[in-house]
Amino acid sequence: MDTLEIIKNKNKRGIAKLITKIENREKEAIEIIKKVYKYTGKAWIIGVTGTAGVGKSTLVDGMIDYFRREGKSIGIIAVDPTSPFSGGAILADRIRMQSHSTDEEVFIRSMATRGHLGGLSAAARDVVDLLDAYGKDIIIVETVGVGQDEIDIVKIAESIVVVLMPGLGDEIQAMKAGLMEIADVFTINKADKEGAEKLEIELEKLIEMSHYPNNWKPEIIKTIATNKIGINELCGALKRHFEYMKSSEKLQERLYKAVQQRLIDVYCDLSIAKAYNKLNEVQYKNIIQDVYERKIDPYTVVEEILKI
Ligand SMILES: Nc1nc2c(ncn2[C@@H]2O[C@H](COP(=O)(O)OP(=O)(O)O)[C@@H](O)[C@H]2O)c(=O)[nH]1
Ligand SMILES: [Mg+2]
Repeated sequence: MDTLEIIKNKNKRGIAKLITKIENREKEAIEIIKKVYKYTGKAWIIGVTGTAGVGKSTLVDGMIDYFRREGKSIGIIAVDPTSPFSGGAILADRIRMQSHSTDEEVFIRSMATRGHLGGLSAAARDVVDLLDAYGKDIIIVETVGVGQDEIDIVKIAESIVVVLMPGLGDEIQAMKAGLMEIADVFTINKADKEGAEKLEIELEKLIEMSHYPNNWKPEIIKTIATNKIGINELCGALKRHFEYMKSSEKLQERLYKAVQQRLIDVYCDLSIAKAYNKLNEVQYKNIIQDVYERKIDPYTVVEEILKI
């Protein structure tokens, strides 16, 4: 069936199939985005990130409740850059959000690492586009894992929640891999556990010391996701952030930068795909060998490949 028909007919199964194509980075994925792109840009995209087990999925489940009460339709993408298959974390996400599985206005999808043509962040961004065109008011991207992958993925979002919990270690967990700077809202989840206040004080100090380019100081919200405590406050903080971004034109700036980055990424992905199509495995290995032996430099090689 045609992509736009699937969207028009609110065909959930059709959407799921399109997402699989995007996730597998099939050639058709590009055609899907070409069709839907002009219908995107309406959804509010929220990123939720933090170490595995801090309670992201449980929090997201609470956020779904909150936004459903406001009558919003919601898409959830749970991304796991650390898992090559639909592993344990993803199964857990499903279970955590099961209460919404029969709600027609909630679409939940898990994604793990798959093959080529751009990484997982490109795939996640394309899926966000699809769900945006599909008419979701809010799209929440939950991501596990550490490092650059996680940051690239969550940067798709317009509002970013970094989730922490007490007792993960002495050093503040948010410091790792630039998570500190990308947070718009911090959540200290598992506030029922010992150490939540201490973590809050440390975090406050760190926020004071950090530079936030949007002149927005992230709020810290304490939650107990399993008891739905603090969810209203968390969603309230997110809304305040989003309103601020809209009213100060910072949102435009962020989105403009995101487009810039996306163009670079797509350019790289398509160039790589083109190179793969042109070279066979043996040629590719020979090139690596030649560069390794200093017979040729990397720039000349790539210039040659781009010329073919
Ligand atoms: N004590 C406590 N446990 C929680 C809380 N929130 C989540 N959990 C538990 O922490 C575990 C991991 O939660 P999950 O939402 O899957 O974390 P994720 O990996 O970050 O998505 C589950 O067993 C949850 O029931 C909380 O506020 N307090
Ligand atoms: Mg999870």
